Amino acid sequence: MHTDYLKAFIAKHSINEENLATVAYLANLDYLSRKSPEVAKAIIQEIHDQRSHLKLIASENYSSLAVQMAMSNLLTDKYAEGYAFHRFYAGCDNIDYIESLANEELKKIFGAEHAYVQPSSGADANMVAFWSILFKRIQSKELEKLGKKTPQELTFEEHEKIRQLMVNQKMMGLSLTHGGHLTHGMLMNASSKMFQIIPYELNKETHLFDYKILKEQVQREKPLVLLVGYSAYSRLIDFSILREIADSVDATLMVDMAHFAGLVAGKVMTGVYDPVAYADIVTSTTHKTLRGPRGGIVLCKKEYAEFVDKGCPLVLGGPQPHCMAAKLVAFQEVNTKAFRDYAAQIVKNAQAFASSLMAKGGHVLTGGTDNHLLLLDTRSFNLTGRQAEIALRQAGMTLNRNTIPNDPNGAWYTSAIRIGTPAMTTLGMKEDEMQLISSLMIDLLKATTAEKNNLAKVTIDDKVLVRVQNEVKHLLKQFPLYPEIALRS
Ligand code: DSN
Repeated sequence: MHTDYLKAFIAKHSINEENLATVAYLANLDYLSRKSPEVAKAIIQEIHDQRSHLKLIASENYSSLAVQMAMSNLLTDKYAEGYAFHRFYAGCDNIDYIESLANEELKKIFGAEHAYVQPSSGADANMVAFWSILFKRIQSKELEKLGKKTPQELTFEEHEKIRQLMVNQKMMGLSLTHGGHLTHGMLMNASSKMFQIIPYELNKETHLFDYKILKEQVQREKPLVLLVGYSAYSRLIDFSILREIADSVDATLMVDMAHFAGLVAGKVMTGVYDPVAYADIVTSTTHKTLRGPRGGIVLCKKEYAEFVDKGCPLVLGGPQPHCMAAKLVAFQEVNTKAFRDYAAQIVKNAQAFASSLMAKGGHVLTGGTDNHLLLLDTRSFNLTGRQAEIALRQAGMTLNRNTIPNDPNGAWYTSAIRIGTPAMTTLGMKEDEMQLISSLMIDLLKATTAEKNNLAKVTIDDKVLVRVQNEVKHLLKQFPLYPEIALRS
């Protein structure tokens, strides 16, 4: 079946620079379909699925074909434990080359003192950061006191004493239900077992960062780590204030910028809103606003570099050289004016979306957004977040439900939906399209009725549903995903 796609394409087009990516992508699928029809079929279905639904998930994006192609090759076969030019295996010359270029490109993008590109996810990157902080601030000091260089020189008793000290440190992170991330100390995550977790919250009335209350709490608790970052917060954060707060108790300031890294890279968040300038250690994913492959990174000040570079053996296993290659491709794409324009448009789109929802009576938390996401309270439609998520997916819009601070419906059903603009912006959509989509969203939610006694079921007025489905289809036709990949001859 796929062979026909490729054959038809080759017959129809002369193969040149312009359609090289198409041929490469289709040839890849074609070959794969002969080796594993199941996998090829799932990939093709995923392309169809993503083409037929509007992607409004704030943490997703569309990576370039070049990024995707950089991952599908023999680099995956190589073991490269260690870090660039310091390996535990022979034959890593090409991996050294890729990893060191990726580090350099990343340092250039963010003006960072040191970069590390091995983590496979944001959660991995956070683990590297947590243990680097503990090794630097606790273990290395205790070793020094004992006049020893490495933990291998410790007696069992000495080691146990230091370990107890390390797992008794305090970390403060934004509570999950207030928009934080589960790796920031949620009780079902390992981070809450490694540290004594002191969650902090947003202001009860405004749902904004409350620096005054945070400062009081930090000065009372004196944590080793003050962690800042979010999965569902739509406003700017002044990192200069957080630096002062952290300094007042000698805490390490760690920022997880997974959600907004692309906005920092794209120079939308600059000055006091740029975490890299203020934090000791910064982590991120590479696949959200940064628009690269799935993965994680760590940036840090020089003092943390030797600990971060030991991500393996600290917590990681062998790195994924094919993913590091794809990260390098993405970083090269980010370091361009086109990406800076893209980042600025993401925010303009989110603001247009929020204003339009509010103009039609929607309740957007905090009254708008400064970044790539916004939270719409679904209670004014008499729906839980889960019901709104289900209804919108039926209409062709993919997004996720989200809690509001102190959510009365809990974390499973929730009271809001989270809307993000990075993926729609990648497709080329602008403010006009945001207005159209937000209108369709409001129409659809108004036409949705919650089922009695079931927080996850809805009925939707047929006429409205069909109209919204058709409008979404029409819009997606004008902004096709990967137009280079022709799956129809
Ligand atoms: N799962 C991501 C998000 O959706 O925000 C965070 O890891």
